[in-house]
Amino acid sequence: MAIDIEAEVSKSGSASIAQAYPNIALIKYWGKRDAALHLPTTSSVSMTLDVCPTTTSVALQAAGDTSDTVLFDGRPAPTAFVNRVVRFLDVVRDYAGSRLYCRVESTNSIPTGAGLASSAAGFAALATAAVDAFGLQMTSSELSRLARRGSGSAARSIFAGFAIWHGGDGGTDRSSFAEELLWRDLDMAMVLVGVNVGAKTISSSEAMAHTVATSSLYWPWVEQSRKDLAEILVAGHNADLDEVGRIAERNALGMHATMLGADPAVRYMSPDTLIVLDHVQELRSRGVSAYVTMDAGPNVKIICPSGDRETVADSIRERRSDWWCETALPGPGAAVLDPIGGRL
Ligand code: 2P0
Repeated sequence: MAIDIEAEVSKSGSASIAQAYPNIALIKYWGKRDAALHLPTTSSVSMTLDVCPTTTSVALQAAGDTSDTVLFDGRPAPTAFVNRVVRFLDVVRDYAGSRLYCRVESTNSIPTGAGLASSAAGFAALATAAVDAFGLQMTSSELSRLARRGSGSAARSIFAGFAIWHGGDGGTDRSSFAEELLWRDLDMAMVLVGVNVGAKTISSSEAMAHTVATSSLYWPWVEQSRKDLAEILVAGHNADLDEVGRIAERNALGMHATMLGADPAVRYMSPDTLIVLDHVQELRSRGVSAYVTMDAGPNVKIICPSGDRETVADSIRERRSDWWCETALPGPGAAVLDPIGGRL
């Protein structure tokens, strides 16, 4: 459902509206060294998509109001979602030195909770709108650090195209934020394949905590991920799509291996996931530069050259017309929208 931006502004008087896009990690964020601050164990790299944005409005309420109001797709949001948004708004109020409550309305055009990065776009849009509503001045690094407090991966959706989220070091969050990677010559698209877009059974936050606590494969993956990061930075800079795809695929499969090694195992992959993995191998054997990455869900994102994206997507649609399939290119960073929907 789209927000009626003009109605939203006239209703609230001072609503700030922002839009952000999901990002898909090429080097994954999996495991935290500080759960409350969303400080990751490793640095990660992603591509922000040009499809499925989240649009969020934040309006400051009159002094005297006693709580935040949170609407999701036009309806009161579920309690767990409201609590997460309120916790995040408390962080923003601390920054702003304000005690004003907010009216937040968010609309998502990506299936929520299906491992398609809805929380990244959601908290990047919320952070951008809230900072504008409270009149805060922030650099994009500061905004990224703030968005991270809502959801770790949101730090990356502040930026257009490709981004690196520096995990940072130490117990404070000063050094943990994302920045843009200038991989301008890398010709890359993603084909998003939703084999099951229902909500997942275990959240990524829970699954990563359980993996860190119980999987003997976790720390070897962390070590490998550091090497993957160093290699992908070179490959991306050199615009070497095959190398980027190969590294991203092994990093994602390694992450899923850490989950399979947990006790009890976490398995997001379904039989349909494996059908897509086989399909991509077939494409590769026919000379298409196609690679997979997967997140906390059964769905698959296929990395390929932009010129092949429709052919790859059609091959998936021919295989299974009941799967959700969409193509994406590198997309824009989070931005405040003006009242008629333009990006400021
Ligand atoms: C990623 N994921 O790098 C990884 C790969 C899922 C698998 O970032 O707990 O929703 O809010 O910081 O950001 C999903 O984690 O977790 C995620 P929290 P988030 O994209």
